[in-house]
Amino acid sequence: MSSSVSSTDLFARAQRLIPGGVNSPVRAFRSVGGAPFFTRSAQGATLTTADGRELIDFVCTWGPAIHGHNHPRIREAITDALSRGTSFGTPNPYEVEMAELIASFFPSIEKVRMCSSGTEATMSAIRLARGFTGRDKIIKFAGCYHGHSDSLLVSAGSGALTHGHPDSAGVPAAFARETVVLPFNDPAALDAAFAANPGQIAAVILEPYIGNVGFIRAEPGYLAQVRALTQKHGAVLIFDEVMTGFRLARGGVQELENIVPDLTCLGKIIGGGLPVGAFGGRAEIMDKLAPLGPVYQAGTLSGNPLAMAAGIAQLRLLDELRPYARLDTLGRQLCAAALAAAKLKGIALQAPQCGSMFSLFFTERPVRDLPSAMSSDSALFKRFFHACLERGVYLPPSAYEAWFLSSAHEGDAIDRACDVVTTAISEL
Ligand code: HOZ
Repeated sequence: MSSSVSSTDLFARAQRLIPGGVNSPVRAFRSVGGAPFFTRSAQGATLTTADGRELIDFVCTWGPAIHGHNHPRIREAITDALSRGTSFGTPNPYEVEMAELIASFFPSIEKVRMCSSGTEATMSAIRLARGFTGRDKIIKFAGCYHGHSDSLLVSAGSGALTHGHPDSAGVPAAFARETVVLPFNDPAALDAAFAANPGQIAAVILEPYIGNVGFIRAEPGYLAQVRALTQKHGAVLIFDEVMTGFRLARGGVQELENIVPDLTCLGKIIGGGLPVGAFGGRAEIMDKLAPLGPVYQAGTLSGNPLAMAAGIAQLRLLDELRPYARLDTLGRQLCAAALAAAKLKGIALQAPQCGSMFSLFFTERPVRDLPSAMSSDSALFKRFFHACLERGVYLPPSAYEAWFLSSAHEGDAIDRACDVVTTAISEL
């Protein structure tokens, strides 16, 4: 791979053959303007661009890099697995170790199935819930993004919202009709939806803390009410912890909030930077999956040995380093710096944060759902984004994405980022 080609040249070539020049829309800079940079390498908290710039990275490959980029222990694990082969198409020992590890991090998971992405995990969990209950309808929440399968691309967040297509073209109306969309943090709306669809709701799926309209926490007691209502109406409760699992706590938001969902979807961190997803939960439900039961789900690369080895190394590191309190301190530090700068400048700013995830919303309204997130001033965000990027700090190129921290941000990187964020806000 040539190291002397500029981002501008690469983007021109990419646009000729790759729609929009990117392989996932969230990487495009369309909502903030300008062209995306191309990354040549990544180490710790730093990305090195094709143009030789070094950027402090607050995207962390959209979540997985909790120990920073290119951690030596994860690299070693992949190298060791590589020496044995890249894919077997048979069961392999890593899968068993991974299943045992996942169950030890998430007590709600009695059985687990590996797949290759978060999208596969949520899509499969929905099918499983439908097969288990014999019902068709599902409930999701406005702004929650659960990957790009048909039933779930309705009022979706992330790139679908950023690029103005929260209800994607190409989703048959008949499919969308089976998805009931409700406001987040509103238990009365959920109660009413169950009353309006008696005996018809197979599952309620949510990001228990949303990471795809920016970062939004559930209000105190909300998740317990969701749990109680799903139990009362016999619907499967699915927590999409693809982003929050292993990141906000060892056992995700369900550990922080002491809630036991029926199924949990995982991804990102669990693959150590390689493509992995997983879904798991109550054995009674999971045993409906083929080959034991009638719900079909499969994948050539599911449980891939390289991905399993990387994920196992990453999870073992989490248990050794226990970084959660330190990550929370970093998150608080950055949000406090931003809030102080905004106050001084007289700019309204909200900074919801939990551990290593947070967002900066330029709005006076406390952010608790999609409408309040969308009240953020996107023109101001755009200027803020570029002011940070010019000074060497890369944050998600959308007002509707969460920032991610890693333990590699500790020390110099977080101090420099606080200075940059402070300066950028002061110059808005
Ligand atoms: N869940 C990721 C951020 N919202 C999306 C990553 C992607 O779509 O590429």
